[in-house]
Amino acid sequence: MSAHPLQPLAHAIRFLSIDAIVRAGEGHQGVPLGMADIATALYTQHLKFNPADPTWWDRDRVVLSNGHGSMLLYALLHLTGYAHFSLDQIKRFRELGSHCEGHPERHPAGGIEVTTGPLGQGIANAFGMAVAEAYLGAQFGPDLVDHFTYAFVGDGCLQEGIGQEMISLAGHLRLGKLVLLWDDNLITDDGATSLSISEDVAERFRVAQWHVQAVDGHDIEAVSAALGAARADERPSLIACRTIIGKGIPRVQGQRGGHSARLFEQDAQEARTLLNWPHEPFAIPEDIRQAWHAAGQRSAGAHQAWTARLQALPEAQRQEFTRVMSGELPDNWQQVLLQYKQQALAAPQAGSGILVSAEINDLLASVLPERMVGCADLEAPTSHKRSLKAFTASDRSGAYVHCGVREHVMGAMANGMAAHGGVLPLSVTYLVFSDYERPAMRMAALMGLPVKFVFSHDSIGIGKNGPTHQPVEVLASLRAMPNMLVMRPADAVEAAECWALALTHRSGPVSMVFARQNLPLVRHHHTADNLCARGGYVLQEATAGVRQVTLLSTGSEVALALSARDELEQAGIGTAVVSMPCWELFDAQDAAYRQQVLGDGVRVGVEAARRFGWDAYLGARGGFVGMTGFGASGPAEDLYRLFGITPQAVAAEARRLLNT
Ligand SMILES: Cc1ncc(C[n+]2csc(CCOP(=O)(O)OP(=O)(O)O)c2C)c(N)n1
Repeated sequence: MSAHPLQPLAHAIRFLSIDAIVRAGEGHQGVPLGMADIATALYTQHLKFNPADPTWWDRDRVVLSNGHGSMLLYALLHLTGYAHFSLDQIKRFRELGSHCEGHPERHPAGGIEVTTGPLGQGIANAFGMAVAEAYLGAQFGPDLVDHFTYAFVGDGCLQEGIGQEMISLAGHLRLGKLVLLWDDNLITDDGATSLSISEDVAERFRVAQWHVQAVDGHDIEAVSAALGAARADERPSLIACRTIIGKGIPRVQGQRGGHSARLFEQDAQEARTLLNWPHEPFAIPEDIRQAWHAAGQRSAGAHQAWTARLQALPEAQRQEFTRVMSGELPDNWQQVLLQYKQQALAAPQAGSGILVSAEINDLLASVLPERMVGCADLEAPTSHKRSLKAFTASDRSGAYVHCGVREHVMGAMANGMAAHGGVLPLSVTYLVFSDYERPAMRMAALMGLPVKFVFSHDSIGIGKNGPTHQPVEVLASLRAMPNMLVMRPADAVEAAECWALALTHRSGPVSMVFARQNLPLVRHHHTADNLCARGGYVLQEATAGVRQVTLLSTGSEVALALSARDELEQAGIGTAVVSMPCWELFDAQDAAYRQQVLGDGVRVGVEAARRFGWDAYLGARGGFVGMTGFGASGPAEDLYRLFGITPQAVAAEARRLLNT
């Protein structure tokens, strides 16, 4: 047993964790017991943080990517003085309402940077934070932005594909202020890592241009020295810390059961004997408490100096930094979108859906310097770079990250940027490839992060690339995700309105779904009001008498619904067209509004996608014109005809319903 003076501090983490897990009757002891010494080295000798100001903008960021080891984080936050993590909360680990949830849940004011649990997400979030730090540092200078991002990481995170995507891209971008502390304990849930992996994991980092060190993870001095070297190196750093899983509990340490086998009172007692910790459950001796408290104060001077530097800035600079970091939009952004809307109507053109978004994105470039765009190797077809420079290893002022063909890390990077603050991230790819970033999208929704997931190529309308590239079920699946707004604008006017809504939406992510093909204008009169704000609205009311039919549609199919309406109206059947660019916003309207929009007559949904979800709006006499299975390879017009998504088919469906 090392006699390092900080050893008792590490043991305090161990016993808070053991006692909380025994009390809860479950939990994962492997990480807090195995990484206690590593965490002690980081928090007492390197970390820049201030428990009295948890959201200090220039704090170092810490991510527990192996989130199952949540007690490590709770113990650290409690011991260093984060008020949110009182001893009482620790005693209620895993109980409903406790701040100490099974896995850490994002709560920056409490000290938790991101929600972790799905392995691999956390290190990719950390990568995004490091990108945000580098970008903001280039803009505002090191006096205001100069911090590290540390991530605790287990074997699981590194086995996940997203882990490799992150290693590759972070190495390429040479993110020198990203430091990973790997709990290299050779054990996962199933047992020895040799069951499922045989490559040299650290070597993967080396070939991706990382700085790699290997240390004894129970040697606090060695870990601290490695942290020092990691911080000094210009490359991102991996510290492979060889540890014993569940260290301190004789029955399970170093074993498969070290990961999360149920612990009993007797295990706790045996650990007390082995580690010479003769204290009652949850009792921390005063000297150790004091030492941890002092660690919590270690950056008080740095915090004060930073605050003074911020105060000393010229007013305009201070205001801009404060604006950006607190996520407020500048005064003039709305004007840009309003003008765009007016121009679209003044010179009507049928522009490609995604290129309309690209144009809007470009117009905002100078107005919103905090906006960063990540794109997964689809710059040409999505065109969201234009006047933006690339963010590279040698130029941190670029706002466009070429993510390569790595959608998953792109999404999680965007989450990390949003969680960091000061950056407004967009993540751009084809709609069908949202499946490759979905786990990150779910985390954005769960965390309530304001990420804009921008998608192109949203239906069979893409044509000849065939069914692999033609989403049919994706809209429904994204709409099924809680706290995700899904927007599918019908033309350039709606696109501008949806952009405006997306920019102001702060409580969660937005999926902005655009067609590749040209979208003729469906709106012909300028309104300063944002009609999309209510999610669905009557685009064309019935004029051939009372409304008998309501055609409900989104995106590229709204124009088609309008044609169907013409046909029905000419036949004397009063028909309205409702555009529904965002179901979630429509659902939030009062019942009277929804009823007025949906109408009393028969309703037909029109969308080049599956019906799943539509019945909520279609009522008992509802019909639907869309896709029932996968698409096919061929020109878009042929596909719309083949699958019966035509104005004639819509009109026929309305007639059929009227006659039944
Ligand atoms: C994406 C994902 N897959 C599976 C799990 C379930 N799971 C939680 S911990 C774990 C084992 C991870 O092993 P390691 O990272 O080595 O953690 P340690 O055993 O060191 O605690 C697994 C499979 C998960 N949380 N996330």
